[in-house]
Formats: sequence, C-alpha cells, structure tokens
Amino acid sequence: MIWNEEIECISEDELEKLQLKRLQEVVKRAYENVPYYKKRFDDEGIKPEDIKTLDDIQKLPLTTKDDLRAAYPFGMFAVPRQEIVEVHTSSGTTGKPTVSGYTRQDLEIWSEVMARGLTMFGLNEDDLIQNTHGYGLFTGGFGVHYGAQKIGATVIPISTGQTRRQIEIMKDFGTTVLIVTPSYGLYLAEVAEEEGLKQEDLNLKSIGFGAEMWTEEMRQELQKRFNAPAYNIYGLTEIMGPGVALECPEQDGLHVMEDHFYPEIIDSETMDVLEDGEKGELVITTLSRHGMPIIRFRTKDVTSLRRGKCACGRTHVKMERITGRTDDMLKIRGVAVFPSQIEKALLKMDGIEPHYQIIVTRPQHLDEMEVQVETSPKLFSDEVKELVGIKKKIENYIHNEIGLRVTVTLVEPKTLPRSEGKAVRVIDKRDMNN
Ligand code: DLL
Repeated sequence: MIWNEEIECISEDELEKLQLKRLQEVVKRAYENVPYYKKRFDDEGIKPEDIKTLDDIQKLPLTTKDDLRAAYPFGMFAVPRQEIVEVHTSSGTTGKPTVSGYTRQDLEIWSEVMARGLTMFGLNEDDLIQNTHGYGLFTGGFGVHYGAQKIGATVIPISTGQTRRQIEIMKDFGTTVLIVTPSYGLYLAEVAEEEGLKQEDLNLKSIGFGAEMWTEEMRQELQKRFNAPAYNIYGLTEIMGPGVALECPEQDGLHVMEDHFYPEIIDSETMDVLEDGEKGELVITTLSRHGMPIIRFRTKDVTSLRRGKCACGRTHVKMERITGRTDDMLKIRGVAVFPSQIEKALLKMDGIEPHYQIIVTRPQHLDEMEVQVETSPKLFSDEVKELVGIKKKIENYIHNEIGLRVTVTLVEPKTLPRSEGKAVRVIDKRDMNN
C-alpha cells in the first residue's frame, strides 16, 4: 500500500517542477517575513527572484542551529504568533533550545508525511500503535501520534518509561506496532524476557524506530527479540520532527519526503554540494512550511543520497541511515548532549581542573554516562567526606545543565590523558559507527 501514490511515485520531471515552485515560494516567504533571512540574503546580495532553477538553491546561505538559537524564542516565525498553534523544542539544553513553530497547515503536512511512513511499515486502520516516544516538547510523541491518527489506526499514547506497564499493555491490548528509540526497544525486550513474556504472547507486526543512531546489529537484535520487522524513522525538531525521511519495506535506506523537504549533501569543510552517493553532511530546506520556513539547515548528520526508482514503487530519493555527526553532539537516552554543556557545569565549581572525560556505555541496552573529572591537588588531599559532597554537587550542576543524571568520578590530578591537538572529550563505547 502507498499512502499518496500520486506524490510518492511522481516522475522526476514533475517532482522537480513542484520543488522549484515551492522553493521559490518559501524563499520569498522567508525573505519577506523573517528579519533573519532578509538580513542574510541582503548581506549576500541575493533576492528571491534569483532562484530560477533548483540548483540556484546553492546561492542561498546555510542556516545553523546557532542561528536559530540566536532568534530564540520566536524570531524565526514567518507568521503572527496567533497563527502558530503548537510549538516544540529541541531536546537537551536547559539554556536556549531551538523552538519549532507550526501552523495548522504545518501540522497537516506533519500528519501527512508520518502517514506515508506508517503506511510504508504496512500499517492501516486495523493497527494498534503503542507510541513510547515522549509526548511534550520532544517532537517524537506528537509526530507519530498525528500520523497514526491520519491513517486511522488506534494510538496508545503511553509515552516513555513505565517499562513493566508497557509490557503489560502490549500483551493485554494486543499491540500490533511498537514505536521506540532503538535503545529503549532493546531495553523493553530485555525486561519483557525477564517478565517471562513469550513471543507467542505478542501480536506485533512492525516496529518503527529512530531518534538516535543505531547499528545494523541493533536492528537485527530488535527484529529477533520481537519477531517483527523494524523500520527506520528520521527527523529533527528544527525541520519538523519525525517524518522527514522514512524506510519502506525494502529496508534499504529512507525515502526523503522530497515534496516537503529538499535534501542536499555538503562537504562540511568546504561547504561544496556533493554528488549523489558521496557521504557528507545532510542539509535540508523546508519546501512547504508556513510557520517557520527553514532554508538550507545544516543538520550535522552524516549520510549520502541515492536516486532511482525503488522496488517498492516510490520515486523519492533515498538517504542512507545516519552513520555519524560532524559535531560532537551525543544522544544519551534520546536527549541531545554537547560536551560543552558538561564543561559549563564544571566551570561553576571551584577546585576543579578543566580536565574531564565523558565515557558513554550501554549496559543492558540503556545509555549510561560517566564524567571523570580531575580535582586540584589541594582538594584531593581533603577528606573523603568532602569529596563525596563535591561529587554530588557536580552531578547536580550537570543535571541542571543537561536534564540527565550522570555519574561523576573524581580522579587524581594529572591522571586524565592530555592531547596535543583537539582534546578527546568523549569515549563512546556504544560503538555506533559500524
Ligand atoms: O529525534 C525527531 C525524531 C523523533 C526522529 C522520533 C525519529 C523518531 P531531535 O530530538 O531534534 O529530533 O533530534 C534530531 O537526532 O539530527 C539526528 O542526529 C538524530 N536522529 C533522529 N532520527 C535518527 C535516526 C528527533 N533514525 C537528531 N537515525 C538528528 C539516526 C537520528 N539518528
């Protein structure tokens, strides 16, 4: 089944025509309504009329997360605030997150792209979708919810956590679809096994998973544990949320919803646009968004694009699963964390050296973060009681900064490795890149 055959199987010619028309409109809308874009375009001497072909997009400036942060909270909106009916924010920062605003029409587009994706996973109104993504400022909960309602399925909006209850509901309600982050899915499987749940107790037919990086082995493990195929969901708050690209039954890359999101791959050093098949940083332009048009957003996610008709019949370009980031952002239990936030928390403490290392592991399929921090010689000779107090204090500062509990280990002065070039701040033992 294809949700919107006319668009999803559109010819290359027709698609390009549609994309160009929408690109011209969105560029004009952004220029006329968002002071940030007016200034950027004027600085570069570009006018909306200069966009005559799709390739002309390369003349437009790139937008970064910092640009969006600078416009916090509502500076990127292209419509009066009264027309924005919902907002979400990026996860992770308690300082200045990026805000995403949606008009009613934008929510309709969001529902549409998620409906296409859920249909790719083989779902329809017969399905019972257990949505374990958080409902709140995170886009995961609502995005999946809108798509599920659009296809007429029954949503179980259970949100994150309450793992034992999740399992009980899966069994009692006869859940047919599980929506999870890959790490939460594996944790859920493990607890289910502990609870003595058998595969025959489950009624699962598909799993939708995303929001963080994963390996092919993780997918295999999820499929084996739940005895159902698992499909990739990609998206980001700044652009819309989940639904930017989704995987079809071929399980071989994600179709980018190209009539709404225009993808490019750039070399993150030179900013040059790369050819299809070449790996680089994904850049996305929203082609139809009204509330908050985003031009050439640097996602910092590393992938490549592949064109050509897919065996499923869809023509939209495919992107490979994300295999890395061009910055040092980490996703810990689905929350975005930057090492600079840890540094900021540490700088609030006296007697602490700015030498630290973050160690991320995934015992029992749940992310754990340890921050090793060097103390000053004076502090280290102090009493154990005092050290315990300091450790707690740092843990609280970090919690305030990133919204997650981490374990702090105080280490002796001059014991963490020193580097000659860029400090290696993060040791990610989750091994996500192969
Ligand atoms: O994670 C949106 C989402 C929710 C996607 C639910 C899928 C399911 P943010 O919190 O803004 O939005 O984080 C976006 O997460 O730039 C990627 O680095 C990473 N990411 C999202 N989906 C995937 C995926 C949501 N399928 C950031 N594979 C993105 C790998 C992903 N990384």
